[in-house]
Amino acid sequence: PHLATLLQAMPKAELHLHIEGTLEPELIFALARRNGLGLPYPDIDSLRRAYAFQDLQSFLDLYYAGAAVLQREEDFYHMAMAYFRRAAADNVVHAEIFFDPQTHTVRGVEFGTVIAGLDRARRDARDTLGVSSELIMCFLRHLPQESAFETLAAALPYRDRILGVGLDSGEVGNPPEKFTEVFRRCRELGWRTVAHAGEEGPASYIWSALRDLKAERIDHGVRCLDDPRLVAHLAEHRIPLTVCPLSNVMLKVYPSMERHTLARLLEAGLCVTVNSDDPAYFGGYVNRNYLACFEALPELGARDAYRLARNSLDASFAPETDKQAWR
Ligand code: ES4
Ligand code: ZN
Repeated sequence: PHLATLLQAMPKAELHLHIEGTLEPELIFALARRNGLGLPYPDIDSLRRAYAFQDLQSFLDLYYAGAAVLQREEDFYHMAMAYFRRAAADNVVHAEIFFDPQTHTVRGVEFGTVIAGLDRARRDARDTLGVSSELIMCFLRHLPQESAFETLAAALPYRDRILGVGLDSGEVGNPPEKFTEVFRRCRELGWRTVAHAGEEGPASYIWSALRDLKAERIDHGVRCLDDPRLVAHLAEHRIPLTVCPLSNVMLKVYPSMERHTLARLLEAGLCVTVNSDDPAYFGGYVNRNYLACFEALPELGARDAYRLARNSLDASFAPETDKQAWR
């Protein structure tokens, strides 16, 4: 009970959050109606009941279908503001938010429409909720690098509103090195770099994200534990891992929260953070992720809670002056 209060009250950063994964079923239905779109589910409850995933791909199929209700600038604004209100309620002081432009541009939604809605929400969240935020554009790794280059070209007019680039979608069979050239170009533009690696894919994909993409943080990264040399490297260079515990259980990376390796990752001296990934699909926003871990893993205590929140602020790309104010 008092740990729950501490977990709630700690100022924290959210570093692994797909904005399209914050679309609650209620909002999917509201936006579908507003945009005159049909849905293959008769009501909100039947859509929610479909959230029983076998693996990453079975989730992605639903996630991309849900994102198809986003069409207008206001839709992106509304979705992001709803997230920022949840984040503020969880004492998130700073959020670095992923978005997937290719999911929208393939449907004929302009890049500028996506950015305009998200950027307006960012500014409103800062002014009305006191939550600072940044946008990280992700390339869909199941698509060819050529499509990532086209996305980069579409992003250039908005380059100042984007902090960095990431890599998401189906991991196995799409190793980081597939995107070496486009990430090189992004780094030349001054963008920060992160990549999903070692969620379902092997530890070698984490090495590739570091070596070929120069990723500054690893999203998920839990499979580093298969490679002791990699664990030592991540610890020595203090490369953060953005772990998403409820996601990992929902996508069967671990059979239950009791089997999650969060405590082992901390024990290994890694800069671990706790994040929500796709909270509308995985059963909760960031504080629920913290709470679920602390309920299931008896080896975690108040010092670990403090450490995890502190890591999230340290691992963020926020200016050092902001970090000092939050700590
Ligand atoms: C994702 Cl959990 C996860 N993994 C990879 N790509 C994603 N996109 C949205 N959620
Ligand atoms: Zn993710």
